[in-house]
Formats: sequence, structure tokens, C-alpha cells
Amino acid sequence: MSFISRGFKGRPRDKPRDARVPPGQYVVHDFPVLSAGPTPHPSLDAWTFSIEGEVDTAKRWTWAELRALPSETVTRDIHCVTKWSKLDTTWEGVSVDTLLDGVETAADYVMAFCDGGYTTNLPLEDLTGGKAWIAYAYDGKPLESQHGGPARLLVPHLYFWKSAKWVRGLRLMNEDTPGFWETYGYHMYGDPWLEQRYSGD
Ligand SMILES: Nc1nc2c(c(=O)[nH]1)N[C@H]1C(S)=C(S)[C@@H](COP(=O)(O)O)O[C@H]1N2
Ligand SMILES: [Mo]
Repeated sequence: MSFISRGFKGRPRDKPRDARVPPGQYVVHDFPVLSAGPTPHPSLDAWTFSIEGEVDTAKRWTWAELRALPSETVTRDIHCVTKWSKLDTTWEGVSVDTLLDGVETAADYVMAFCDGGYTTNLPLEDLTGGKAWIAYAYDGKPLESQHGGPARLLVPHLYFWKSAKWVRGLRLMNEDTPGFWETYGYHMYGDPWLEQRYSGD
């Protein structure tokens, strides 16, 4: 063991590369596209983002309203279940905390829903506390359609299938109900550090 250990102190980003790549993953430098169906091209005039389901009062934003909310720029590593990881991806969007501000709910789970019908389920806790965003820019440019533009969910601490592209809202639920890939056997939670790829992992 070396006397000066790089991994010993500092923020997670200062970790050596290997320590940032979850087990079974390899690093890519391109940005692969993984979509279960065709890429939707919704009109921004009709676009809305909703918070609905088990909430006292549902909330809804137009595109202009969403863009007017305070945004954050974040740089995170992303991890696809098909084993590619991409380090230091930079996104801009609205924190889910901002959208949930003032929302009263007893629900513990969320179904993200999208144009095109894709869904994915997550614990509400994984979308709060500065861990998730509705992202509309990537690398300083509007998010490309193929990567989920106009806006996608970004939940980088879980496998990337939880980061729903073309997201249109969050439905709060009392029970954890499987979304699209979860119905086909993907893990209900999807922690890349625990290799929770498929149900039973
Ligand atoms: N609406 C929607 N969101 C989706 C998907 C999809 O098929 N439809 N694929 C998921 C999967 S499996 C991955 S790995 C990422 C891929 O995002 P990318 O195409 O921007 O790399 O989006 C996730 N979000
Ligand atoms: Mo994926």
C-alpha cells in the first residue's frame, strides 16, 4: 500500500477512475442511444409536465413555466445496465425538489411517465434531496431528441433506465408498481454499485 493514498480524502470526483466505475461496467466516450421505441417529437406549445396521483393537489407546468423555474447545472457519472458508464456528463435542469416544493403526499413511490408510453418506477426518496432533475440541456446545448429532449428525468445514482427520456410527469403511488423494463424483469430499484440489474439480483 502506498503511503499517500489518493482515495483517502477528497470528494467522490477525486477518486481514481476505477473507484468511480461500478462493478461490471466499462467506460465509454461516445454517448450511446438506447430507446425501446421511436423517438417522439412533441410540440412544445402543447407540452406539459405534471405531478399527479396520490397528491392533495396535482401540479402542472407548461414548457415556458418549467424553463422559468430555477435550474441547476450538474456533472455526474451515468451507468447503463448494458454495462457502459459515461463519466462527468454535464446536464442542466430543474431539481425534482423544486417541483415537489409544496406538494403534500403520503406516497412513497413514483412512476415516471413519458411521451411514447415508457414508464419507470422509483422510490420518492430517490428523487428528492438533490438526487434527481428534469434535465433539458446536455453539455450546454438543448437536449437532443434521441437523448430524451425536450426533457428527461436524470437520476444518475441508479441505472440509466430509471432516467426516463421524454418525461411528461411523475405519478405518486402508495405501492411500488413495476414500470416498462421492470415488468420485463429488470430490478425494481437498480443500484449500479450493487449490480441490481434484474429482479433477484
Ligand atoms: N422514454 C424512454 N426513456 C428511456 C428509455 C426508453 O426506451 N424510453 N431507455 C432507458 C435506457 S434502458 C437507458 S440506458 C437510457 C438511455 O439514454 P440515452 O439514449 O440518452 O443514452 O434511457 C432510459 N430512458
Ligand atoms: Mo439501459
